[in-house]
Formats: sequence, structure tokens, C-alpha cells
Amino acid sequence: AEYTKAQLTEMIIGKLQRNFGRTVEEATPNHMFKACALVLRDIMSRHQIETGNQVWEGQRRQVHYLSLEFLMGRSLEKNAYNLGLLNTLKETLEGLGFSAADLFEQEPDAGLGNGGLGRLAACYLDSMTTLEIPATGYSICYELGIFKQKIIDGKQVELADNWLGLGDAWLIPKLDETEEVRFGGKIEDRWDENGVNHPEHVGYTAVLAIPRDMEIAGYQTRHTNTLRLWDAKSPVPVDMSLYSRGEYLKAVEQQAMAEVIAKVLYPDDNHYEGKSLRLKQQYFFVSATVQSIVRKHRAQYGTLHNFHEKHVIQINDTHPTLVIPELMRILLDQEGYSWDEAWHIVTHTVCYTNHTVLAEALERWPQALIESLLPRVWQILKEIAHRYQGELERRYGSDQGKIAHMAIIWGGEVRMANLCVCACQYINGVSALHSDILKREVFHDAYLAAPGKFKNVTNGIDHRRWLSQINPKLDALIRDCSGGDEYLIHPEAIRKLENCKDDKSVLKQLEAIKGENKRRFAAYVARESGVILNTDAIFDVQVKRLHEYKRQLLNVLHIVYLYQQLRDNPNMDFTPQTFLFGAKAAPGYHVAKEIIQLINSLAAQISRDPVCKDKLQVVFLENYRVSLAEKLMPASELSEQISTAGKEASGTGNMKFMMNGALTIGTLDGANVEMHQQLGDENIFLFGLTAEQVNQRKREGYRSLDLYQRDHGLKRVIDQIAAGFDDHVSYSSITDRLLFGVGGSMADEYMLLADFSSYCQAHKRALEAYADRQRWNQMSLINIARSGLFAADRSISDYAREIWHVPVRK
Ligand code: DL6
Repeated sequence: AEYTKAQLTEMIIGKLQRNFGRTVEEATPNHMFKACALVLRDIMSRHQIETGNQVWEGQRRQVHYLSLEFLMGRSLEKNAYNLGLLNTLKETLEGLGFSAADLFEQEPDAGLGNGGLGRLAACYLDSMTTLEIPATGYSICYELGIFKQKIIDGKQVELADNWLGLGDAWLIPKLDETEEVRFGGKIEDRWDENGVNHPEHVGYTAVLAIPRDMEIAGYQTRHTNTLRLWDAKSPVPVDMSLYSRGEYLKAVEQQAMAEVIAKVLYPDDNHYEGKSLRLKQQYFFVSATVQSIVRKHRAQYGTLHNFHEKHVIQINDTHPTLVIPELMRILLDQEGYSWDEAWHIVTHTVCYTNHTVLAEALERWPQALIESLLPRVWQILKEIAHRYQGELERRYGSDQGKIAHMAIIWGGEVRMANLCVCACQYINGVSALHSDILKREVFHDAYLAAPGKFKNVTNGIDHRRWLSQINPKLDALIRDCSGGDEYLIHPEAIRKLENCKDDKSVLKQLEAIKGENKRRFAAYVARESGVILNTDAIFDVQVKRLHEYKRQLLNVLHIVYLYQQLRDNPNMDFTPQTFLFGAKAAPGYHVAKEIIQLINSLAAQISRDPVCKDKLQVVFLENYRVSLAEKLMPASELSEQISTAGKEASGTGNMKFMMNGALTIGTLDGANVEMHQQLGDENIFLFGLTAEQVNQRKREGYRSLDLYQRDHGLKRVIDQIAAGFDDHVSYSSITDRLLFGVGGSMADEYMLLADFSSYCQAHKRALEAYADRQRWNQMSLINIARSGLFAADRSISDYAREIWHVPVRK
């Protein structure tokens, strides 16, 4: 390690004195947390300056990862781990009379994201840094992250998540790198003597974008990258004349209007919110980012001619799409490039990752909104759309259907995905199946026109955090079996674990580790909520955002089915099962909230019923988040990945479970398909329709009501849910959706009933396997051993080779 215990002790004591005026004895845990964070921050800043100099001197191509979400979670333990200081820090803290575990536990999650898309961005920052790619992440410094979920009377209630009190210890404000972003006003033509127009933006409202940088340490490298979070402030000071007239509110109005931009993360996952504040957020962070990249590039090279050679801008879904017209604007209006020159640079710089095929998530902005909020961007968008329209007409002639489908501006809306497809150098999906669906369905015509633009990069997770750090006993076993810690830098080396698949003592150790992790998790749940988990039962877990396509409801149908069997025959042979759920619902997503309430009704019913004692248990874990997932993954045994095939772009929770030795019960959807390829039929419990069969059944005219009428067991389950349980809450609005559809949507849109019996069968197979514990442990070991493919290091190497064309550390 770079620092000894004595040095760290001195550094921490120094911070406590200088920053908080405290001795160690006077320091509260909050002070101590901040002092530790500041000490690590200093180390990372020093490394970052070195990295910056090397990148500058080497004139290396840089990656800019733009995402409205970075779900970072906690950083203290992670940074210490990556810096090789974790053990030293723990010893230092114990020496100072503090418990390291308690201190780590104190850190709030930086919840600047909703779910998979935001967590992926966080994992990728870690891998880009570890692989020594010069990279910067950009987002908004939301004052309030994803809401905290409380369950009150079975229902979700949202509370504000004010993470900055402690979390801002990681942030370094860089006031001198402030950018100005302009909204509203109008564009006036200014013709020069050569007949060239220099449009001028007048009457706009300016908002200042102030960077608050978070340093990102890599593992076993001094290479350090930065996550740049933009904070919003008004450039106008409080109007003192209004203030002295007693008009306090008016005096601060403009400030409040500016600052609201960085106030709160939109809590919608896989759903588009057409609100003007959301558009402001998008443009705010994109404009500040592009200006900042251009400014630094100019300072280094004095020209933007080589901009695309030195930078790649990766956009995480369509949320940062305005980067396209914004970079055009700067090149045209500020740098004086012709349209064609500017277009060449932009289209060789920007790349787009698609993360969803759900229609309700595709962003379409009303043109009137863009026009009034971003008048110059609107002009540029119109020109891009117009030129593209011309191309489409030349290519497709009179095929109006195709032209309408691919147009960028259509029916008064700007379609962001089509703009990305038109302007981006590469477009990628996030699993093999998903990328195929993009090519075959969503962007089929664009794919035929330019097949080389379409790529696949299957998602991956930070295996150092999601295995080694959160499951230290498993980490130790892997090191023992694979001859060291090579897998931490070369994740494919985890495969060596498979050499021990017939070693009974290793399998026993694996089982013991899982048992211990289950008991530790149960102790945590008992402390937090008073609920006592049955650790003798198999832990069957579904944790993810609540969404109809993810089919938490299918899980519920199966549990009700088990419950009814047990009631019919209390003495039946029954493998004890504990079903754990964790899920936040978007606050405006009513059905999702009803499903949460249903899960809680069912959980309460089952816990009241003596028939279920020590056999069947359902628990809804409140406020599912990164730091809870870190405790839960090591304790999980069965992983529920049961989305309707074709709907889940990839999934990344599925990978976390697999790496921690849980077996998957799942559909052939997203990355499950590639997990199945790795595992073979014998090591995963597959069920249900394939994506193709889903489409075919829909074409044939799927009728869930027929299934309900034909299958007595299924009918009984649905009738029970409609009637409700002893709490007398009826859930017929949910079952009506399954049987009849509501408000024009088809009945059982996500085909739960079609997959129900196959799902029940798969559960039976899983329990049979669990009964033979040695077989189960071997399957678990094989899952871990073959999970190396799903490390983010592999994904980032793919991006580097196929899309970014930058070298990586070997
Ligand atoms: O790629 C990360 C993650 C996938 O693993 C999930 O399958 C997918 O649902 C999620 N997509 C989104 C899309 N949001 N928008 N827009 O969150 O991305």
C-alpha cells in the first residue's frame, strides 16, 4: 500500500483539526467519515493530476460518457479498496477508536439514478478507470437522488433523499470551470459583408453550470478519472431593490428558477416524462459538457479540426441526445465551420447506446417546447431533419411508410432515437438478443442502410465491488481455488474455479459461505425491521424496479398457488421457501404501486397463517438500493429474472446474482440468453415463451381469458387475488388487467398467464435440485466460475475495441 497506518492516522487527525476543529476524541462518526473521505479524495486528486498530465502529453483519445444517471452508491469502502488501502484504513480507524464497518454503513448512497441504466454507468466508470482509459463521466449534481421508499400500511410512500449532507465530501467544486447555458429568447440573423449569417441569441435566460467533480480511483493503478456533476446556479444576484421593498419572493425568483434544474432526479425508470423541466435538465448538462470539452480541446490543440480524433462522446440512452445539435451549434456559430465540416466532426464523435425497446420509454419531444426553450438548437434540428428527410426520399422514393417511420421530426414531435440513429457513428444494444431486436425490428431500415454502424456490447458489472468486496469469504475461496487474485484484473480467470467442481470439500465450503451470508443478512433485516427471516428456507429473490414487464406479478401468482396448495394439504411435503422482494415504483405509476401493496398484503396474510409457519414466507424489503443489494446478493440462492421475453434489454441484477452463486430461474430474455449459453440447460432453470413465440402468440390473437377458463389452478389463484385476503383489500383492478385489459391496452399485455404453468414447473425443478444439496452447490459453483464474461471490464474492452478505438491496459 502507498500509505502506512501511521501515515493515514496522521492524515486523518490533520483533517479533523483543520476542517472541523476537532480532536479525535471530540469527533463524531460524521466528522470521522468526512475526514476519511477527504483524505482519500486528496490522494485521488493527486493521482488525477498525474493522469491528466499523461493524457495531455500523450495526446490520447478521450472518452466522454454522458448519462443523466450515475447510481454510485457508497464510495468510502470502494475507494479504499481500489486504492489498496482498505485494510490499512480499517486498522487506522480501529486504532482511533472507531468501527470501520459502522462508519462505512453511515455513508448515504449517492442515488443519482433509477436502476440498471444508472448503475451500469457507475460500473463502467470503475472499469474505464481500471483499464486506464482516459475517461470522464458527466451528469447533474442532483440535490435529491432517487426517493427513499417507506412502506406504510402496505403502501409505498416516497421521502426526499437528501444525500449531500455527507455525500458532498467526495465533491470538488471547480468554480473556474463554470459554463453558461442559455434558455429561451430568440435568434436574430446578423449578416456580415460576405453574405454569411452569424445568428445571434438575444433575450435569453442564462444559468450557470458549476462542476462538482468526483474522482474515480481504478483498481491497482494510479490512473484516475473524474465524474463531473454539474450544479445549477443563477448568474443574477438577489435583486436588492426588490428585497428592500419587501418583495422577498420575487427577489429570489430567478435564482430559484435556475436552481430547480439540479434539484431532483426524475424517478421514472424505462418511462419517458415529457416535462419541460426534464428537457431543461437534459440541455443544461449537455451544453455545459460540450462547452467544457471544447474549451479544453481548444486550449490543447488550438483547433477543432481534429476534435473527433481526440474525443468520443458516448451517450447513455437518448437522454443526452441534444449533444448532437449542441456540438453542431458550437462548431457552426462559435468556430465558423461550414455545415458539412461540422457534420463530419459530430458524426465521427458521438455514439449511442440504446437501453430499451419499450415504446413508452422512447423520447419524443414536442417541437413547440424545443422551439421556445432552445431556439437555436431548434433551427439546427430542423436542418438536420430536413437533410435526412431528403436522404430518405432518395433512398425509399415513394415508400411513405418507411419515411414516416424513420423521420426525425414528425407529427409535431422530435424523435430522439431517430436523431441518434441518423447522426451517431455507432449504435449499440446491451445484450445479444436486444441488439438483434434493434436490427430486426426497432431500427430495421436504418440497419439495412448502414449495417456496419450497429454493434452489440453485452452489459457487465463491476465484479470487484459485486463479488470480491461484498462477499469476502467467496472471494477467498475463489483465490484458494484459482491460485490467487488474478481474477480481479482478468475476470475470465474466475473460470479456474471450475477445476474444483468435484471437490466435495470446496462444495461444502461454498454451502457454508452461503449459509453464513444468509444468517448475516437475516440479522440485518431483523435489526432494521424486526422481521425474522427463516434461514432454513431457500432464499428466492426478485429485486429490481417495479414494472409490469418485469412481472413481479407472475412471482405473486406462483406464491399464491403454493399457498393454496399448502392450505389444501397442510401436511404435504413442502420445501421451505422464503420469497424476498425489493422494488421501487415510479411515484406516478399506479399499477406498479398496487402490485407493491398486493405483495405486502400477501406477505402479511402468509405470516399470519399458522399453516405457513417455517414453510412459506414472503417479505417485502423496504427501500431497495445499491447498499441493500450489496448485503442481499451474497445471501441469495434463487434469482428471479422473469421478464416477458423481448422486453428486458439486458438486466444486470441477473449477473450480480450469478456471480454470488445464486441460480437463475428465468426466461430467455436480455442477458439471460447469454447466461444460458454459458451454463447449458443443466445449470439454469429456464421457462416460458421465447421472444419470437411472444410475437407469434400476439399475431395469432392471444386470449388470456381462455387460459384462465381452462386451467383450474390458475383460475383459483386469480380469483383469490381479485377477492383479496383477510385485510379485505380487493385487487380486482390488477386481475382485470390480466383478463380483460383496461383503457385500450390488451388483456395480459405481458403474457403472465401464458407462462404461468411453465414457471411453476421450473420452480419444481429448482426445488428438486435444491433437495440434492451437493448437486445444487456444484451448479452454484459452475455459475460463479462462468460469470467472468459478465464483468464490466469485458464490456469496456468491447467498447474500447469496437466503438471507441482506444487502447486498454493489458
Ligand atoms: O443497460 C442497462 C439497463 C438494462 O440492463 C435493463 O434491461 C434496461 O431496462 C435498462 N434500461 C433503461 C431504459 N431507460 N431509459 N430510457 O433503464 O438499462
